[in-house]
Amino acid sequence: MGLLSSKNFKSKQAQILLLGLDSAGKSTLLYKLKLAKDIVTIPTIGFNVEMIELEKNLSLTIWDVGGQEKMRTLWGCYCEGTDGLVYVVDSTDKQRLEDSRREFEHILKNEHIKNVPVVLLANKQDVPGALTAEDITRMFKVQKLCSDRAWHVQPCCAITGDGLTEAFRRLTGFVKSHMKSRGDTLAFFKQN
Ligand SMILES: Nc1nc2c(ncn2[C@@H]2O[C@H](COP(=O)(O)OP(=O)(O)OP(=O)(O)O)[C@@H](O)[C@H]2O)c(=O)[nH]1
Ligand SMILES: [Mg+2]
Repeated sequence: MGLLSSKNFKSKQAQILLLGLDSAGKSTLLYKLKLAKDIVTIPTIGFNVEMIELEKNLSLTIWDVGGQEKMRTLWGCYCEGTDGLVYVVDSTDKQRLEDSRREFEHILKNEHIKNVPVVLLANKQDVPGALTAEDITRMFKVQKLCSDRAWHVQPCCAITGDGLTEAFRRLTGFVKSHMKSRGDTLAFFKQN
């Protein structure tokens, strides 16, 4: 069993899009959550998809899309039906921080994820000299870019799992509120 239970598949589904530049740590964190194991990843060509249940009445279907340059042009194709965005940043990759910020800004403009809640992960906090969550918040201008939605920036380490449960619990809270406000799960929430 992973850090989060994946037993009960009867609950409501939320679609979560997991994006970030190549090597940010998306697949590492996905399988840490799912399997509680450190796996050796290879660059994702296409996508991985896993279902994780964090709370008994909401299952997250997490779409981990490859972040290599040629893959980024396809990110927009995965946005439809998304209930929450997790954007992973390699906090040690200072050279590509602006590339990452630009891609983040670009994806937020996608019409399908308008108002969709965002959790930014400041990953690789185990590496000395990594930028902090506060640094990333400021450099990514998150407050400004995400003024139209719920957001949170979480420091984490995908290898140890530190910060991941907190991040996905926060996301779940946001996603529930977002789905409720959209009214598409009204009956479901009344029942639960
Ligand atoms: N030190 C450290 N290394 C990490 C961490 N998370 C991921 N890595 C390493 O970063 C490398 C890339 O990780 P992946 O999970 O494959 O990255 P990805 O974002 O899925 O990359 P693409 O599939 O190419 O988009 C691997 O060598 C991981 O072991 C972390 O928190 N700390
Ligand atoms: Mg990957």
